[in-house]
Order: sequence, then structure tokens, then C-alpha cells
Amino acid sequence: MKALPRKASLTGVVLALVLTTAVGSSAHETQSFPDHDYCYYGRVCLYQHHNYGGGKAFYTGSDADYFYDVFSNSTSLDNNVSTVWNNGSSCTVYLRGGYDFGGWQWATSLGQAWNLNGTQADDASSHHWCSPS
Ligand SMILES: [Ca+2]
Ligand SMILES: [Ca+2]
Repeated sequence: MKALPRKASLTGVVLALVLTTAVGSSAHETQSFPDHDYCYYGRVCLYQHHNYGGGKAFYTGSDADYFYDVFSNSTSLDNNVSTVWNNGSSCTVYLRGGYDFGGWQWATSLGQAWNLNGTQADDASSHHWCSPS
């Protein structure tokens, strides 16, 4: 993983990459679309390409299933996230490889942003605030 240049302090960086065997077999949640306007403070912001490129998607809370979610350019979000930026107000956000907070987890501390590579590249399917699930 490569940390992206950010204005915010990167102190207190905590990384927790834990591979788990559980990949959720979920009933997909009701379709919900994130607000695409801007990565306001308080949101976790996901991008289709590295370095905040391509489609954008912003969430204020946890999301158990990206199956029906789309970026601002209408591209599917599921298994297609390449940059994560935690612009939240209080917690680490945990990207998960599977639905319902299953599969691998990738911790992004407050103010931190990453280009996702390797196992995490184009594979995020849910995220949870403050704890892995
Ligand atoms: Ca969703
Ligand atoms: Ca996935």
C-alpha cells in the first residue's frame, strides 16, 4: 500500500490487515446511493481509480454491501474501489473484502488515505466505522 499525500496529519497511523476466511454470503441490502457531491468532513470517500481518480462515492456511515452501489459516474462500486480516504470525525474506517463486513479488512485512520493495491485492489465490498464489523 502507498500512502497518499494529504494535508491532514498522519500521526497515529494504525494499520491492521487481517485476512479472514469468512466471506459473507449475504442477502443484498436495499439499493441505496451515496451522496456524490463532495468528500465533506465526516465522510469516508471511495474512488474508482488511484489518487482520487474516476468515479467518487461518499458515505457517512457503515455500508454492509456495495452490490447495488455506484460511483458518481454510474460505474459499479463493488470490487472496484482503488482509493480510500477517511475524512471522518471520530473513528478508523475498515474496508472489507466481502459483504456484511466479511473477508479481508483494511484499516484507514482518521485523515488517512490509501491507494489500494494487492489483495485490496478492486475487491472492497463493504466498510464499517470504528471496528471491523
Ligand atoms: Ca450499499
Ligand atoms: Ca469483494
